[in-house]
Amino acid sequence: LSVSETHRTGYHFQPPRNWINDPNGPMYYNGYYHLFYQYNPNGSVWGNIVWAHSVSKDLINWKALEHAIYPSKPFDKYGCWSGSATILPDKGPVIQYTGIIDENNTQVQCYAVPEDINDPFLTKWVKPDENNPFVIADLDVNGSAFRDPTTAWKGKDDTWRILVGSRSKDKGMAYLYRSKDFMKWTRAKKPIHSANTGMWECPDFYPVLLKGKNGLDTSIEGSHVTHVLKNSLDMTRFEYYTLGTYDAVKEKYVPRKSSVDSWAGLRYDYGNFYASKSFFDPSKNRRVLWGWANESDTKEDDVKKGWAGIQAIPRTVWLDSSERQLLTWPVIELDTLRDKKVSMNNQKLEKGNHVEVTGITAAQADVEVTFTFSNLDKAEAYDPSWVNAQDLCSKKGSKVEGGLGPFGLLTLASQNLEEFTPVFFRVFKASKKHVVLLCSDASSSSLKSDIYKPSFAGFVDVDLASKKLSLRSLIDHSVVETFGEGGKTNILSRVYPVLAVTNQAHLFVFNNGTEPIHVETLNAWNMKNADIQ
Ligand code: DQQ
Repeated sequence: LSVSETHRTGYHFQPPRNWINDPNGPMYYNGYYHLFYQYNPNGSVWGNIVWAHSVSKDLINWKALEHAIYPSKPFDKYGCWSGSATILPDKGPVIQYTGIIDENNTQVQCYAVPEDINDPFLTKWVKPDENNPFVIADLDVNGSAFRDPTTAWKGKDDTWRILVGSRSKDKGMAYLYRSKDFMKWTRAKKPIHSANTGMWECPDFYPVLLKGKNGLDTSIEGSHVTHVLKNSLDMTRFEYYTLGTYDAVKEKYVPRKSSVDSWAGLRYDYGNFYASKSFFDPSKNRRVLWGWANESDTKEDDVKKGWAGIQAIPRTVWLDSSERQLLTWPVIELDTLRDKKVSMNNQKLEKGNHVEVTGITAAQADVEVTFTFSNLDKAEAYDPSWVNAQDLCSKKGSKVEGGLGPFGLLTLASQNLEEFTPVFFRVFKASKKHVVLLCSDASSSSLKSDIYKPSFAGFVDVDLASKKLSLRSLIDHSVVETFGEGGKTNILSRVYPVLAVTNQAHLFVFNNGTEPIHVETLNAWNMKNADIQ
């Protein structure tokens, strides 16, 4: 089988071939980061799911090990689906995952432990017979919508708790299970939370500090923290999170009034980013978030190229000082791949200008840019019916002239702009405030017409008093992973240009609004390949 290299990533995680999806059981243990992920050993479409396993010292360079968990027992004969790791004090890690027991995709919760806790790589995992599976669906639970156990947390009552994603009719819900000994698990009567969103896949539940960037162990509670509940919605293939209060005694999670608890809520990423999972990294006191970025070309393309799916760059996650949302930002270790640097300073962009950033490998780069403007007056009027950012971006793309914006980057662009993925801001004037839209518009990314080319977008909750807006884009052949305003609004796009590949790819800054824009500073680095074996 040949593997097509053209759109393979240089520094985003992907195995040499075949299909991958959700990140599973991420953890830091005894000096190594572990990443497990859903993997099809037999091809580049979803199926035959096992847990592939890689280890790393720095979250960027990875060494592949043998599959950690694969069908071997009656309780996971038809697949080993997503799950999480919990590190038990004095005992080491336990993985809890969803086993598929029949052809109807009936789901049970199972566990595995390292065969040899002294093996630094934790290469081999065993599934003890005692109490495995540890949970089967009660009669009132939908057994084919019952999966993806979270990392456990330990309460002040010395009891461990986990969540399992589920659905009852149209309601998404997370069931709570508790255990004193991590063996026998009992379901709490009511789910910890539910909402009218359809199935909740891959729930993630953790505390964040109200003040500061440090991450917290999943078991931390108290008045200095707020909780995050994230769910992945299989209906939309988007995920959203709320901020809220966890009542450990009532075993309830209540989102804040200001948190929108539906598909229209806050997202880590407004693009192609799904089934994410976070873990606490005690070695650097941070919480790290992994997310899967699916392909957006066709199934036939995936079969032809011999691979499908990547993991987004791991991100540090913390609460914004506004306390209204989370911020996510690429882990600092990514900077070790930065190679040759080019800069552009005080570059003025009049309406219609686009200026090339020369001297870098534009197909594999890290770009940081700050734009300034002297005036907000020309911002276009905002129509309050524009509530859906993605619809707005498809209506007002990078070529649609505006007042303040559109301005930003043209990434993965062919020389004559037959192809380009614009990443840009557009500022609107609403009755009392300004509305800032960030777009990553794949509609012009490829001459190929049969692929999914969404106009991904999100609004940016930013105070424009400083008259500045910033972007960071991680460009990697078929990925443009963008962080707006220091990680407030982020968008990962998967794109498959035909012309703008390898050394034929270019990078430009542009402005298509009447208000002149200045590139205050732009730094761009060639990115080295990560060592992903
Ligand atoms: N993928 C897994 C499930 C999960 C879904 C199966 C989310 O456990 O719900 O590969 O992408």
